[in-house]
Amino acid sequence: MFKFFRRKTAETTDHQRALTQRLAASQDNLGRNLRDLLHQAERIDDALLEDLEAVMLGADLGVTTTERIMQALQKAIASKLIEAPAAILPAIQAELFDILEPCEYYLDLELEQSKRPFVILVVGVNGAGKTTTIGKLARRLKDEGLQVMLAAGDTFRAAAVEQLQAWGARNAVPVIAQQTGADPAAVIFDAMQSAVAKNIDVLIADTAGRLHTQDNLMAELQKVRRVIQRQNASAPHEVMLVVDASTGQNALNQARQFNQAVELTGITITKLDGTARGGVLFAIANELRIPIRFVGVGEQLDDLRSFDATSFINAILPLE
Ligand SMILES: Nc1nc2c(ncn2[C@@H]2O[C@H](COP(=O)(O)OP(=O)(O)OP(=O)(O)O)[C@@H](O)[C@H]2O)c(=O)[nH]1
Ligand SMILES: [Mg+2]
Repeated sequence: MFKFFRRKTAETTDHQRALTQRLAASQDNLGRNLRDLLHQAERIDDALLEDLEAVMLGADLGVTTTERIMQALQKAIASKLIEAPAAILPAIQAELFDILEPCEYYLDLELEQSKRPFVILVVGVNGAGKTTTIGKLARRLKDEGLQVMLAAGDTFRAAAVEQLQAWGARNAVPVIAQQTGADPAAVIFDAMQSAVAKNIDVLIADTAGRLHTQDNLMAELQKVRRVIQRQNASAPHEVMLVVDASTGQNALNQARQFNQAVELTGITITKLDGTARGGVLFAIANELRIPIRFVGVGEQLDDLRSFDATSFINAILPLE
């Protein structure tokens, strides 16, 4: 058995620093807003607690997660574990860590014979960053010495096939494609057969962007999933939702609906370089507990990080 992304594999601290700087540069930073509020506060009172709640809601943590944190704070205040405003920030940070840490599972590519090719089905709304993430992921896997193949399952959007082929060419990995308008399930079926014939380790299937509210398109995705499963009962081995961090609270709805339709096993959050609105990840983790795999921090090939709860929280909510 070969495990590719081990749990808790340390990424370089340079990467973490870059993420921190990028998030800190943003104006709508949860950490900065909380710190400003707490620095000005002389004592803990109802007004301060209400303001804290508003900041967390404004940072896309969502009602349920915000309530969870507020309850933890109120309990700590009542029992005098927290007595001054300065003690609130570390308490929030600890609670956020408790929410996120259970979702810190790196993608395990268990390349047993029964799971070859390891099939990754990538789903999400339009423009979330699916195809780009696939390009970056193909590079990472290839750098690990794995044989990678891509399937151009987005047969809907004009130029989507060419876009994936460009990523394939950049990484020198084969791309299985048909013409625009073809049945995506048929493309992925072909790709699975080809991957078996060519002894491919990992097959990554792109899909067209779709709104989680479009029932017919969600049904199409379910069909893709069934066709993959018919080829190999253990596949797909990963159904990865890609969400754009700047989407805010809507990303929680996306995660709920895609999860209901195709049983997500992983989430990648993109565009964290352009925004500090990663707060919705806490809402998703708190409610759905789906493993968070990667963080996208740019448009280039190496702008994909394994998700690490500690560095994510330190980036969003640094203690000083
Ligand atoms: N800054 C930044 N841009 C990103 C990131 N990931 C993707 N993008 C950009 O977002 C845009 C959309 O990315 P795609 O990968 O085409 O998104 P998609 O989900 O495949 O889109 P559809 O196929 O149209 O549904 C492109 O301009 C990407 O370069 C990221 O992590 N950071
Ligand atoms: Mg795409």
